[in-house]
Amino acid sequence: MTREGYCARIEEAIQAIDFKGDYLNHKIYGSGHINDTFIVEFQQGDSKVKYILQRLNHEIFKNPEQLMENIWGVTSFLKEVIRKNNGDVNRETVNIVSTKDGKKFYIDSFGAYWRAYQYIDDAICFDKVEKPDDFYQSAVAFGRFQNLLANYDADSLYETIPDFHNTPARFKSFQEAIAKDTYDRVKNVQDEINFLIAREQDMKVCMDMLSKGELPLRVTHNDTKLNNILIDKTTGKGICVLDLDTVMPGLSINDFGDSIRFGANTAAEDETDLSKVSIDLELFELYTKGYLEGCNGSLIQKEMEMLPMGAKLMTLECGMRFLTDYLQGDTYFRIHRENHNLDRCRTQLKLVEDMERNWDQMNQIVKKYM
Ligand code: ADP
Ligand code: GN1
Ligand code: MG
Repeated sequence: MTREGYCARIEEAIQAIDFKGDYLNHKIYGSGHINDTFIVEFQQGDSKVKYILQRLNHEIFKNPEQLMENIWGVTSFLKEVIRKNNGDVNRETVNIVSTKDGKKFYIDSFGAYWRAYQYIDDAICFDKVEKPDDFYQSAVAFGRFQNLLANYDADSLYETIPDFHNTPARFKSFQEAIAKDTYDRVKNVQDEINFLIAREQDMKVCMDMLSKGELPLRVTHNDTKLNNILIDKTTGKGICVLDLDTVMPGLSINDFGDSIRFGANTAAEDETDLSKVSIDLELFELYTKGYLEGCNGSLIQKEMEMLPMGAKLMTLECGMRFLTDYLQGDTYFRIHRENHNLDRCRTQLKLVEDMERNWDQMNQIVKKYM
């Protein structure tokens, strides 16, 4: 079912959720690859009020109930901290809007899962870096998020997608997809396959360090793309971390790395002209500075040393995930054109190559801020 298809069925969810006021309209929103997001508008007295309504991808998030428990727990915790700091709980974290019978999500008569948030107004979400300062502010906000959750009980979190950033496990799935070659596509992507296989050892480094206790397991976001942060229109600060579906125990360097993968690329994730793809070292430096400031001393030496590796690893892993999905017939990431996942894979691999070329500089930059 496409997003457009769900538009036709959305009324049932709108009825079930405890939105206030008179319904006005809804429209498809955002550019996420997994869930279906809509803005729903209501008339409340003289003002128009918006909400975010999402259909959760139930194929990918197998246990929406546990997922919503995670988000409820994390946002309740964040709200307490925000209150203590005299912050604004309505803007500095997402707020779930319950169903009329008090549940955190709604299952419609077709079996689809819906949840809603209050819409945070006067804030912008970017799909690419337009002003370097926005990227810096996103880094401070993701770092702060990491720091605030340092005291959150990791054992209380469910694993919403098992082995989400277990790169060696992802490598295994990739190999299985090659062996099956269900769609007869392996013949089109031999260079990409070879590129990834040549880096199999790199993919193990961080998981090995985790199992040896050299890197700590923390509560992390795990999907730190720039479009998962809201920037306040007035102050220009990163105000709210969004998309908490994958908040789980993980590695801080992966949170750092995924932001770099997406935001410090000089081209879009799905650019077809690969000559445009490179690592922007100035943005890499700004993000490093901001992230470490936001973490405010909570990272250990080894984590800081491994930040460049986090960037390379998340880019490799994401490239491999796009390629695996291409080989498996494009069932995981939403695509908008033929070969979309292959195009995405190619930008990631090109970016890895450019990181390898700039490896010494990336390490020098990180050292400067340690
Ligand atoms: P996805 O999993 O599809 O990426 P997100 O939760 O990131 O879904 O939401 C998609 C987009 O919707 C975000 O990039 C952001 O632009 C917008 N958005 C999500 N939640 C809110 C909110 N509470 N207030 C304002 N905008 C939001
Ligand atoms: C997906 O949902 P979205 O678009 O924020 C994916 C991330 C990938 C990203 C690549 C749950 O994120 O892991 O890095 O696409 N989310 C999930 O753009 O798989
Ligand atoms: Mg998102």
